[in-house]
Amino acid sequence: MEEGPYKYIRDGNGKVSRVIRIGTRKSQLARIQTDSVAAKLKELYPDVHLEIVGMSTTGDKILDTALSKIGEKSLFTKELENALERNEVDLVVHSLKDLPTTLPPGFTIGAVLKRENPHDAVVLHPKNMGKTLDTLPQNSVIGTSSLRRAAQLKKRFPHLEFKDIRGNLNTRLKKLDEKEDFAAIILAAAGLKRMGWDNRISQILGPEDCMYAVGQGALAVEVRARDVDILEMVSVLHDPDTVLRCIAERAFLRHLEGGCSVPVAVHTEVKDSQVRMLYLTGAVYSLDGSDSLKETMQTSITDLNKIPEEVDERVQRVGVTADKIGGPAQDNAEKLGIDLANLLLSKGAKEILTVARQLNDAR
Ligand code: DPM
Repeated sequence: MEEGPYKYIRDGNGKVSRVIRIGTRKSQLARIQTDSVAAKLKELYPDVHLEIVGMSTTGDKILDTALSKIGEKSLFTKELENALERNEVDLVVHSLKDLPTTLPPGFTIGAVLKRENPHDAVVLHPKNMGKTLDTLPQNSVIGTSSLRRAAQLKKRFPHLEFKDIRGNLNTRLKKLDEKEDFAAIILAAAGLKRMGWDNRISQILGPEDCMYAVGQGALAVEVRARDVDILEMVSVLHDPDTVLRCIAERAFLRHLEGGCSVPVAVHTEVKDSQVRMLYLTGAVYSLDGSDSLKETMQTSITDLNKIPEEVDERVQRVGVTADKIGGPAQDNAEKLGIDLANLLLSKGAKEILTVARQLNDAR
């Protein structure tokens, strides 16, 4: 058959077409997420041949260490990117919150899908049914390895204790239910929903209790930046509001030099008034939440209908390829993230994050 890096298939009528290979981690959640993107592509392009390729990543192999202690930013993405680079797969589906805010050269986010509920959720030990974080007994132990969750919840619910819990979602739920170590655990509502475990959600945490992580609840499709065919194919999966919210959130974290292992949280909203506005609230915390900075800014994301001048330059800077979404709106969203980061930096965010990082490394 054809020469070259891609894989082809010949059907019964002798027609040759390219096989689109989708890389995924092997955890059940990753498979469910990848299958959902594959199903959408199949619906949009009934003639394409899709193949799903499962891979283990460093993050899946190191199960006993808290994420925030491993320190490698591209924990869950590196092996998948290597496969992309070698043309072994053509696209990779990630939880956006696990994707570093700067991708290595040669890769881009070709689609950000409509966001699920971005909030965190409380999953109770069965014996605590009916309780909330407020009404759990003094010194109840809550499982989370997220510095972001622990920092906010320690401050808000001082009667609770927080301990690390690691492993994929299945492992964590087992650790919760089958032992007496934890009164409850905190997980992203989106992951629970995708696993079909909505019935275990006893409380959704609003922004006053716990703001979410950058990109939480959104799926991203990572592709080779120069693969125009695949980029065109996946671009229809973009959800405009989600893209703009996540561009702002990721610019905020990138500019703070946050990474996935620092207590940084966000909240974004798109509101329609005379003009369409994007609101971004961002915060940084000390490990115990006693010290924090939180601010909100907004920008217009009404498409100003300017001709996008330098598409290539934007793709580089923003890290997302979204040709069909207004260029000026993307620029404003990115600037919003940077402006908010600068505001927090001017108030001492760098110092708070540096201390948090040092204390966490010393744990
Ligand atoms: C990142 C964090 C966690 C994941 C840190 C954070 C949670 C780690 C933990 C960057 N990635 O949120 O502050 O609880 O110990 C992860 C989950 C999902 C994507 C699981 C979860 C599913 C939800 C989604 C792990 N990554 O957060 O409960 O698609 O956003």
